[in-house]
Amino acid sequence: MNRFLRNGHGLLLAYDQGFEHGPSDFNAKNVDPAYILDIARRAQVFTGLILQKGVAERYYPRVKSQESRVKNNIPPLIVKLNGKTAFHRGEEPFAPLVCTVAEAIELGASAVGYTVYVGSEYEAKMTRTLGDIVRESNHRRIPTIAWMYLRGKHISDPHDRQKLAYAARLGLELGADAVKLQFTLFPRHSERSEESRPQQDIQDLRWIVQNAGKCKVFVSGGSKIPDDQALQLTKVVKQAGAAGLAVGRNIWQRDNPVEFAKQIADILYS
Ligand code: FBP
Repeated sequence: MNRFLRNGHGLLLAYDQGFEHGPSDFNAKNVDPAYILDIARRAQVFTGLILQKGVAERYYPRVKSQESRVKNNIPPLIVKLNGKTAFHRGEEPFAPLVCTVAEAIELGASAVGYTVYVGSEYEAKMTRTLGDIVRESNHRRIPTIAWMYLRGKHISDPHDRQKLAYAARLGLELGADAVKLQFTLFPRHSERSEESRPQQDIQDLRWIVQNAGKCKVFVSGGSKIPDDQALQLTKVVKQAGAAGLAVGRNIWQRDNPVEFAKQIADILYS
């Protein structure tokens, strides 16, 4: 995973929402994958770029060597191997495999990503597939990043911190090199006192990181939140010892994506 880290931390730019959510996340600018590539190049702070295979095939630049990729400020590619659309809300979540490890490598991937809906009726199917992916990725010497999302009829709160620690541990047990989790700060309406929240956020995320052991923990950005909250989340990630963030909408839905990415990176890499 070291290729995806800078000073021990990583900032991954996620752009698979066209698959997961459809056009509702986009405006006239960020609907164009070339715009996202341009943000990644100009910001020079991203340690990975997450794409589905179709976008990777048509937009991720084919470079002759890793050196020329670095020289052209193109972050290493992470190809997402499964996904589901937003048409099936309310149904038990399952994301089928749409790309293989071999295909991803062919497209230039330096890592692969796969979502497991922990707590879904289909969890067993997804953990089995993740096992197969890890086996093949290890064989081909690239890391596997597991999106371990709490979702399905056995989950009442997708942000429950003890269950997030369980999901992180499951990622370690399944052999993933990193997990991506939907950890969020205590909401403003939370019962917890405002003064105690930041410390508790750090303590809880640290426990999650401990459960993940040598498997790196990335926190997912989620829907767009105010600047101060996104920066506070970054501070918590750093102080808890998590590897970093995997963000999409909180970067490319902003009017100043490059500048904002640099603000996040300043905290993360300092
Ligand atoms: P965001 O930072 O935009 O949330 O992206 C992170 C991510 O995990 C994407 O990789 C994925 O498309 C999306 O969130 C999944 O969102 P949802 O929670 O709706 O399934």
